[in-house]
Amino acid sequence: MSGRRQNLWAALVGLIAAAATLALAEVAALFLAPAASPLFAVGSLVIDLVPGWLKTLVIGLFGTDDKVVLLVTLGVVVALLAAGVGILEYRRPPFGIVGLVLVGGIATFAVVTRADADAIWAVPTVLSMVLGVVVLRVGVDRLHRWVAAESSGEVREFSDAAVSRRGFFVMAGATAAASVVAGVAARAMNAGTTAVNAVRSALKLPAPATAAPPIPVGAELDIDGIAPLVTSNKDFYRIDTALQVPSINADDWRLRITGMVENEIEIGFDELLALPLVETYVTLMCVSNEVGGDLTGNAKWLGYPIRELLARAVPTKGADVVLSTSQDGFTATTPLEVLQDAERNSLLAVGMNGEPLPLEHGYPVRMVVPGLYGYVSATKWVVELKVSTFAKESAYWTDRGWSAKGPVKTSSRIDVPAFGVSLQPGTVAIAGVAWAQHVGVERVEVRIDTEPWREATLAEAISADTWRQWFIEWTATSGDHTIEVRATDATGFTQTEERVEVVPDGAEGWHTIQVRVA
Ligand SMILES: Nc1nc2c(c(=O)[nH]1)N[C@H]1C(S)=C(S)[C@@H](COP(=O)(O)O)O[C@H]1N2
Ligand SMILES: [Mo]
Repeated sequence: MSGRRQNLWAALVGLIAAAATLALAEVAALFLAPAASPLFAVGSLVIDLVPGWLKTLVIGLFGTDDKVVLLVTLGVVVALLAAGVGILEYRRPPFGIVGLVLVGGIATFAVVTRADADAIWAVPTVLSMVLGVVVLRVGVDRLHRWVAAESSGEVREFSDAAVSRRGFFVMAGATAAASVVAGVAARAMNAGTTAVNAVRSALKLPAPATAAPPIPVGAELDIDGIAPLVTSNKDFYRIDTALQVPSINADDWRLRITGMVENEIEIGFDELLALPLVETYVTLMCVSNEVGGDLTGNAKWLGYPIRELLARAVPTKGADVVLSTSQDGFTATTPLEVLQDAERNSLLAVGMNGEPLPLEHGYPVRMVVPGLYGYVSATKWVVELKVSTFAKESAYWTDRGWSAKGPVKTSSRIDVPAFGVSLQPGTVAIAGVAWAQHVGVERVEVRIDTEPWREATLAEAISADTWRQWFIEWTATSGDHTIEVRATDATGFTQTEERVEVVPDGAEGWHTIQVRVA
């Protein structure tokens, strides 16, 4: 057999050893915790380690598909490493085993450093690594036997070579098949959301003590292609660092209020639901939203005002921040005064558009704070609020170069005409949304080419905490045109032209589109 073909078979042995390793790890993680799965732990570690600029780039390029990109990349890297390990073990034993143990060591490190990880979480990875070594050794031995038998004689039925070749294939095939079946099944069960989803579907949220006022007539424009006034749960953007959506049993959920408070408080899900809940529309914004981007959505939230819980806890003098922590270890620092503001419904939310929170939007409980970007306020799967000081605390994104405070910047976006749509001369609608959260949008203006700015018609606002739709009618003429938009908020501030990148505290600049009229 040629050296190259031997390498190919050795690489296959490496791949099968990796498959067996990952499969057993998934099965073992089933019995411990989904987050003990090494593949996902390494993915989470990568998410925590990649520098901010790279993350911004990936989100910029792939949007909310960033996690798929990460998993595919990780898969390719694992496959390449596995092939290398196979060839090494075949050519230069025991360096294949050394390589496998090194990779396993990194995976073990990743697992035990996850938020709320237990040392015992290392067990699936270590155990599966042992299996991986065995598969690697047995596979490589069989390959050697086959190669040796073949070089010493012809391959005939029942010859040594044929028998040892069959031995190699039976071992490789059986291990590969078992790994795929066990791995896929365990992963499906590990995703673990089935049981939690069933509880969630059965959950009946109480009626709000204070319902959201009905949406004003004329708040939603009837224009094709404009973002709906209320974003459906399934279309709501999702941004988080969780490679696996935390699946929390609502019965086990508890929130603790700790730190600089006179009374520490702990509250469970049923207790929370028994409190007088408030319903309110709030538009949520991601600080990574580019000018014209779609990392924003508007929903009707149901929850309990955080200021009421804080009033019970009684923050002590000098406290100026609340550090919120999610079950999976994400943190955010929110100014205490914003959460205590009686004029602003900062919620511990349990409902989104009339349903319990979807799992990926924070089930069972998340924070929603009008006027602040999500990274400093909207903690999903929240389990602790620690009252403290900005001087003492930093949080997930502020540790990565983002600003400590993140008030939402006044912005506007053109939704219609959509990119690439062919336009005819005549009357054309230009429309979109604008927001100046917790302040309110006062005016939206549109400019075509170098003409003077024209004032757009604003739809009614639900409140200052939500975005507002706008439109103008334009008599389009043949040719290429540039359309720009800018908003002015209730403080009199008008968006400025200069482009500012999203890092460290949100993008700035006028959304500008090019259109061609036939
Ligand atoms: N636990 C947790 N909560 C989180 C995040 C996260 O990574 N983990 N990301 C925050 C960011 S950056 C934003 S913009 C919002 C997005 O909320 P959504 O996914 O429901 O739209 O959630 C916030 N809450
Ligand atoms: Mo965000």
